[in-house]
Amino acid sequence: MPNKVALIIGITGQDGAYLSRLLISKNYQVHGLRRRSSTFNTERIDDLVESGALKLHYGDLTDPSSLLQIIIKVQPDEIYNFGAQSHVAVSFLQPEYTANVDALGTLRILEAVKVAGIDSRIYQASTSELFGSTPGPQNENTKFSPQSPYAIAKNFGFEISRLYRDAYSMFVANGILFNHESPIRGRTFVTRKITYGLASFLYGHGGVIELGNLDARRDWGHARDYVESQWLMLQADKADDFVIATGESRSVREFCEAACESIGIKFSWEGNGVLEKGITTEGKTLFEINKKYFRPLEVPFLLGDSSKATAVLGWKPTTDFHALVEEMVNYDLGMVTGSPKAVKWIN
Ligand code: NAP
Ligand code: G4F
Repeated sequence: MPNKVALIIGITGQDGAYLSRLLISKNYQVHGLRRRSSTFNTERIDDLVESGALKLHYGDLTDPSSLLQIIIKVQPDEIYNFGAQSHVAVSFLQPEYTANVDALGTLRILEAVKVAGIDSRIYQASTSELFGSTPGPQNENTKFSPQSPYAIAKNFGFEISRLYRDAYSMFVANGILFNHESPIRGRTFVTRKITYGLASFLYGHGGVIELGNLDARRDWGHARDYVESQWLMLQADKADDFVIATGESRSVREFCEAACESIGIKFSWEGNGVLEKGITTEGKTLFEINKKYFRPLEVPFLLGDSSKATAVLGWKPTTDFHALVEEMVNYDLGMVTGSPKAVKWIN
């Protein structure tokens, strides 16, 4: 049987880098859409490009003809749409751009596949941000209450995907993934900001780590586990929507504490509100609050229930909170000391 062909849109991001390796290990022929940038944006997949294990095509979610051309050329069996302006705080500053990429970009992919008349299975990267202010635990039946331009754009992406599935019998699966992190997570997301900041602090390269809301709670899992669920969704008998989560919710404050504990930094929280600080036993300020990291609206509490994915897809997470934190901190210690460690890509 010929190898399956996959097209990953958003291949240069965190999930694209993990999924590429998973699919290559399963003998897929992997193609990716990259957008033009004045700086290098393929760092996470350069080894795969250089070895010829995957092929990149220039395109952009804001450019429908590029999507159509790539889809016609590649004729993918499976399309994974990870492309997004994925930063929630930035979406308040660039709401229209976020909607263009995250909402209309999804529609453009669906239309391109429909117009091309290709029978591709499509994975849409939906998000736990859709639940917004609805209290957890959240599952596939929980009401959406999006609280940011990002989440509202993703809400459109979710609904238009469902519509194309129902109206045109296309195989389109929504993965409602809770936060997933890794050593290659972007450094503006809070987990990596903390682990990289701590490693820098420990070796004297970095100053105080400035944070926003310490009490927001997230269900943090590992990207390596979560990309397996994305692949499984496209192997299922029928297209459906699935929540993917660990079932454990922790605050940003707890993440700081676990990261420090994993490398033996002792500190305590002192003060209240915006004056709160994390002070080490040696009296150095490690964490500080900066109001600029607060959002106009916050999602206070995310806790996922992925029992449907376990029952239907046989998916379960393998990395718990402390193992995730430890892996990220260790990787960043290697980064700041100039001896980077190898990333473990596949379980
Ligand atoms: P990420 O690291 O931010 O990667 C986003 C990808 O989208 C990058 O490859 C980026 O390209 C690409 N992209 C941005 N704008 C684009 C455009 N106009 N046209 C084409 N591509 C564009 O995100 P991630 O963490 O891998 O997440 C993957 C997807 O899952 C995203 O859609 C995200 O919203 C969603 N999601 C993530 C999480 C999570 O916790 N990680 C949870 C739920 C859902 P550049 O490299 O050039 O910027
Ligand atoms: O790491 P974050 O920026 O992730 P957020 O907003 O939960 O979004 C991520 O997960 C979503 C899934 O639920 C994805 F859809 C989305 O694409 C992205 O991957 O922030 C996590 C929490 C927030 O409550 C934020 O207010 O951390 C809080 N936080 C506190 N200080 C901070 C900071 N967030 C960031 N980025 N930077 C801070 O200094």
